[in-house]
Amino acid sequence: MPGAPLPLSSIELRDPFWLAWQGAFLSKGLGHQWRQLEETGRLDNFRRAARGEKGGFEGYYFNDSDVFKWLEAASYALAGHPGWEGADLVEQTVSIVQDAQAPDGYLDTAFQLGDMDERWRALTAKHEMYCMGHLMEASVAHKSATGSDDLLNVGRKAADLLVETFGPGRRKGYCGHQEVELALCALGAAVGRDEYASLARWMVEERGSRPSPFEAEFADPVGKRLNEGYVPLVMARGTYDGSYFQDHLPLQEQTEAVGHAVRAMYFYCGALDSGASAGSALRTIWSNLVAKRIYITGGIGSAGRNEGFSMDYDLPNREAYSETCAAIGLVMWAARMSRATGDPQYAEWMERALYNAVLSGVNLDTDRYFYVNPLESRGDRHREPWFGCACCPPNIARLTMSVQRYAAYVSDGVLTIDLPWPARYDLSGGSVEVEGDYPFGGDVRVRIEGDVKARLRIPSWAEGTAGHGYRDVRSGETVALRADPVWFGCDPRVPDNFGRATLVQGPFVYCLEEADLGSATHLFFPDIQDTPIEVSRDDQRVRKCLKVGGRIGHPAATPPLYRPPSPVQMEPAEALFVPYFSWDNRTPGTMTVWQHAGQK
Ligand code: FUB
Ligand code: ZN
Repeated sequence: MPGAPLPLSSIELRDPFWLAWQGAFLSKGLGHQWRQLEETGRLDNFRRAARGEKGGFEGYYFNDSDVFKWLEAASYALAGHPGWEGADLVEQTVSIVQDAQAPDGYLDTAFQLGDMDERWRALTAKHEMYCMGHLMEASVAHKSATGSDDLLNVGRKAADLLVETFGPGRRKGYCGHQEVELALCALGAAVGRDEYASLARWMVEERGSRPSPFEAEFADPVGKRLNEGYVPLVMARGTYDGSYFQDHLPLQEQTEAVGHAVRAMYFYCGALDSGASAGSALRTIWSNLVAKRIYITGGIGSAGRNEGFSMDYDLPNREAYSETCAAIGLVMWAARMSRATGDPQYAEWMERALYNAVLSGVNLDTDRYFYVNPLESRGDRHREPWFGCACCPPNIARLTMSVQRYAAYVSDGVLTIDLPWPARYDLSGGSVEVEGDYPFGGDVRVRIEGDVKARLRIPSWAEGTAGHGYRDVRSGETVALRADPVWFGCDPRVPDNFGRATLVQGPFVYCLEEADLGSATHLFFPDIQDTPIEVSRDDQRVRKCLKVGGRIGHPAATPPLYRPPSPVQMEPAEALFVPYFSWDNRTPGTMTVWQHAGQK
């Protein structure tokens, strides 16, 4: 039986690392994001719609989703930190959303302020169900944090409208951006309505069948006009190709991770949550992804052109797209695969993505964000306070504020601990406490009370333990999970990484920044063979920094640009490496994840 996630209320997170991130969002990030919602007109769109106005919609047509994602994040904040001072702001925002819903349950302020006769006519582009999906997720989180039905009823009315409008015997249609599928399942489970998950399942299973409802929209003059921006993505050569949003084949027949990365991740999550028939497709797609299409940081979707996947081994560093939301989506999918299969490989990548490609999306203060997460910079990339398309900031807020949900799950009465962070789990038959400093080294201790069984994931990076994978643990047992820093190479088919190596410790990928080196980082050649690597600092936020010996090149800073080849003058040097997630928190400068290897 697939494992079930635990409710937030049954987990007490005690991990200082993640508590510090949550604390930063509580004291700064969530307030900062709400002000952005206000200042950019996202909340005004709802206020105007509530007043029945026409015209005046501000921003991207899917901007409502940012408000919903913020509400979801803020609800987790209330649930996990009852003293948080944002409660009034949450209720104020719920009421702004509530007032805007149309009597039939429809809620999408872009159409409400625009032309309601055009609704549902451009599912390819217009994200109506995507936005409603985020509303539904927020409504479930708000109900469980506050006990109030206020937002839950808004989510239910929207879901009821979808059930009345789409599905077998009704209209064949689903959203160009998957999301509502997993949200319908979550809402259905919260309110006991099986029809919601049935609709989600139907949406997943119909996708990829022919005729495609998306293609038909291009024959409708209204649909064609509204979908115009999507012509290069799905109609590039004049014929329909749905691979951009995974509508090229039924899911069961898909074998590779293709198209827009966030859409793909949410799609696979919806497939698992709804119990859609997928055969072995999800395992096959996963294998393609982790063998050929993922960054060592857990970042996915290397191409900016489609915000997604391109081809095997196409993993450029400086031009990496690696959207924060895509890494978040990977965490969501990997957690579900872990629960569904009990195979430890999924949690390995979930952890890798969490500590690297997800966390790099936000600064330590939580008020600056990367949308795109490069693995190399010439000093020209910096986090920003917000974006016109601001999907990533509230997404990382909702993930961080609920991160403990990814640590463990229950299946057949056994608590499986994928991420043994210090925490306490209260379960129906008893409780489990985890102590230690995972994943920074040392021992993990498990204490069990009552009639509960637990098993622990031993990560592949852990040294000195007997085997990797899952291991049953008894109360009082201590498991040593230590990891030394190691250099990793890369498949030579990845052009950017040929002849390079990267420093890794446990799940953390390390990078070199000009702020520490004092010169451009491409000039440093670490000695990856013999030099011991020292831990030079260990603080609560950035944690371990590593000191590495090597040599540094001094190019003669004189013209001409092109000259006869001559050996570059090299000098011994030491460099400090910092966890990748923490880069760009200081003076802007160059950064590299993959270092020259092998030069003597
Ligand atoms: O389209 C909604 C979101 O905006 C997507 O998930 C992101 O990739 C960005 O395009
Ligand atoms: Zn995003």
